[in-house]
Amino acid sequence: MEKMNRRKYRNPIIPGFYPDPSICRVGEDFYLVNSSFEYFPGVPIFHSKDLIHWRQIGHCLTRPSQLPLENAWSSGGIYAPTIRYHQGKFYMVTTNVSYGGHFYVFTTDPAGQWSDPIWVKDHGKIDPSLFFDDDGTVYFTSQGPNGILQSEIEIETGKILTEPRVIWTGSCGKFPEGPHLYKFFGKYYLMVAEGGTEYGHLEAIGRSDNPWGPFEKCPHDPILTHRSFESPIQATGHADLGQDQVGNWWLVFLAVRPNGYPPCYHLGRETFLAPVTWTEDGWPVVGLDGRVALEMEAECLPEYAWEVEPGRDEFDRPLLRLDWNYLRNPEIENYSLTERPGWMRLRGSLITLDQAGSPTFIGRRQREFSAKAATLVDFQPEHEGEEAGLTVYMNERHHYEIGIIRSAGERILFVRRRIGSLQAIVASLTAPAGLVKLSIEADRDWYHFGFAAEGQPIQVVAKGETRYLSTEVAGKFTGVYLGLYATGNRVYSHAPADFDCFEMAFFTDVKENVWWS
Ligand code: 6LW
Repeated sequence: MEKMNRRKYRNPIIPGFYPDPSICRVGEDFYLVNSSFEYFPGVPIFHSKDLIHWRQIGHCLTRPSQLPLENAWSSGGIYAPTIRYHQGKFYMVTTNVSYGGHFYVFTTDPAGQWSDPIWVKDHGKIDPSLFFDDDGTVYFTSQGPNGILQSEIEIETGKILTEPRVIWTGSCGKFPEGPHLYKFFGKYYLMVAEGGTEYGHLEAIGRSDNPWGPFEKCPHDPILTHRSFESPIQATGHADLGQDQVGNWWLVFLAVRPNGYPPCYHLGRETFLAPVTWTEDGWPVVGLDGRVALEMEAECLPEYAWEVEPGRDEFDRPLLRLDWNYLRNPEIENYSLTERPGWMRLRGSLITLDQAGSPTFIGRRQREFSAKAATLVDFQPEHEGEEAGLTVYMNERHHYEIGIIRSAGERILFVRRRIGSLQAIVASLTAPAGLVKLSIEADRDWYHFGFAAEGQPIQVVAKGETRYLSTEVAGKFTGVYLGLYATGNRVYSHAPADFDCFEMAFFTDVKENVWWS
């Protein structure tokens, strides 16, 4: 057995919009997946050896045939996934709520390509999970209109073998969802999220001698919740439970970090970690009696940190880094890293950021409140309305831009803010000739927009509230991205927008929460 060490770690373990975590272990390796909604590629997959340091190794859904998102409304597309490992194969099961419903993909190499989807028909709405029992039975559990549903499934074909049966109708909150069935200590445990993914969110558990129940409720349910509890971490729930190779137990779950009053969160739902102990009569105790902090102390596996990728992307590789996403299924001919080596070339299409389509856009998640993003753009728009720039993007109805546009024959530098049905240009001036640096600086409350001619200091020209891009204002399940875009504004665009680099830096601040000490 490895020697353990008690140490502090920081929550969230995966900051930024990484919701609905699910985890599995293979020997000394942990793999974790998250939901991804309208973004492409879908279902990011992370790898860790100590549960604290995670590095993204790929995506489970990388091909349009696995991930048709044409019809995906914002916060539609891919909902909560589950990852499981069984007899040499990884399985990732999820739901495309905008096309086709439940499906799973499998692979022997989680960092490589995953199979085409195996569709599972007529089984509730969302949040599918798989459980491989010792006797070879495979259970498919999901969220249905009247509670948690379960069936046996034929894993080779996705065929449902038994009529879906309601096995849990809730313990202490609305919307029982995110179910996982496990077998621990010879008993079946059914763990579910309840309360909705908002401030009443919680995690509950029951157990039975039978995989179909009835499940005896844990006497101290909910095993995790921050509802009505003063903490910078809220909405804890939607969890997955597992044991490490030296015998300690852990829970991964989602939570949010709201800001201000009334509280609003714009970074999305993030992935957190809590140690788990068991009572003598076999019930799990999560974190500190069902609560967690931004700084936690636990018996951890030996530290295993990965080399951190630089925040600055020079665009000097022929493929995009894994932390970039497109919106829906990209028109890939509008993106090139090779036409002008060392630059990201974007070509605007008819689609704008105001449409729930696939505008020419690449974005990276904003992962901390304090952030800086900057780019150097070479853009000479030829046609009226052609524009390109830097965006803070929540969805098509809530986003802010600093960019360059051709307007009334002139090359204009502008800042635009779109908040619901309101849209305003809040800065407009003649753009400097040549290359232009565009920048966004974020603190908890504001985004500050600036520009500079090459070699000159940044001049801040406008600002916008973080609050109006939050889930409470903009809805629903995603978080803010910082990204690059180009658009012809409903006309065909011809001039390429060339971006020399994209720089993003985050500043972490945990001083406001050490309530456990
Ligand atoms: C997910 C559901 C939930 O499918 O939100 O927090 C939904 N839980 O379980 C979308 O992430």
